[in-house]
Amino acid sequence: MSPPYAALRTSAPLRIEAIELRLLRLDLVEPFETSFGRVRSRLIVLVKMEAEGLEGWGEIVAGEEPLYSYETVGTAMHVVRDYFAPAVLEAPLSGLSDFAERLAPFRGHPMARAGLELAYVDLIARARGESIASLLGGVQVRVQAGVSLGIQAEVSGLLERIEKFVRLGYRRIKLKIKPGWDVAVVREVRRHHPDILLSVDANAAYTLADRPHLKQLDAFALLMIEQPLEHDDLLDHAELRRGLTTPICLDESIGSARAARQALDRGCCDIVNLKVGRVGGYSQALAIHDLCRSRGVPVWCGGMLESGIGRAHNIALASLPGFTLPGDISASRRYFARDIIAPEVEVGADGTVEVPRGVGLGFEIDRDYVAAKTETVERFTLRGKTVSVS
Ligand code: NPQ
Ligand code: MG
Repeated sequence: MSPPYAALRTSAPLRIEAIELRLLRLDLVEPFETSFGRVRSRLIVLVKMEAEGLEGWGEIVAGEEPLYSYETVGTAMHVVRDYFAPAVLEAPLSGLSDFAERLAPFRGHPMARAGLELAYVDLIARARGESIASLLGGVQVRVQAGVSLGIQAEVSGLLERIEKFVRLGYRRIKLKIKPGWDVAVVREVRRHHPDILLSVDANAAYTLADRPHLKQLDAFALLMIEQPLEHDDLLDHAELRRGLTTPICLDESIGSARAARQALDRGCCDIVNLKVGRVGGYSQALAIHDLCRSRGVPVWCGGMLESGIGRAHNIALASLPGFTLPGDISASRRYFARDIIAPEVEVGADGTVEVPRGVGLGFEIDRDYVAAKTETVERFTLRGKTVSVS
């Protein structure tokens, strides 16, 4: 790991004494529809890591079904329970690079891996008495908010929602698109809002054969088109990019720092959506951030409909200097009637979110609400596993 991240260590090696996986279901304020499907609630996986009287918290952002990625809540529980947790508990850890190396023998499962890294970095921050943002080398005291708007039954419903979020100050509106909900919708949105920062996200709904169709989006001065082609593709994106003037942003296709380097070397994208969960945690996210910054490639912080704990980590990450575009960082109430942190994340009238300066995540965890919503807890220690179901 590069020298600026030397702070991501503890003064002495730390033995992780326990890891807890907690499942809780939070209803969304309204359904969220993308090209891969519709969700009404989120099954949240919280990770708690304990050492020397301290706790660190993280979140595993996998969905319930293998749609956005192959990972699910079930696969993540399995790999943490049977492989990752035993490896983390086995011997003391000196810092994030040591942590990443401990899990390096295991292939894949970035979201499960990331949930553990997030909890570990929160633990380091608390052990050092610092905020996660400052530990990471964050420089921005407020980060730019944006909102991702799902596919609607009617264009009128989309226009109402855009109106609302523009009025709330959000700095960028992103529309989910799919075949049948794309060019005509964007045209109508632009007719009402000629000057807003507007982008679209296809979640891999098209193929190269759709190039002539996607080319029509060039008429609408979009900030970017996100992940038009398949989730595991880089090269067709390079091909598509040569035929469009709209900048291409990759999300699903950037699964690691290596994929990011190859994407930039091959001209596959103009912009990177960085999600700590998708890339396997802070170790990869920091490397991707540094790479993009050194190449002058804009980065923004993506979102996975996280609870406050994942949201707080996103805000900390987005405080790094390379995050130059508004992200999918929204207020807690954009997704949930009540969040599990206090204070909840709010978007100011200027369309920014404050980066907390408190120790660790910088938010209190609403333990009563977490307890009320908890469905199951699995606790892992060196001695074995305890399960409780409520
Ligand atoms: C994206 N997020 O940028 C994702 C996609 C996404 C805010 O647009 C359950 C699990 C629901 C994963 C909804 C936003 C999800 C999900 C959306 C991922 O592509
Ligand atoms: Mg996306």
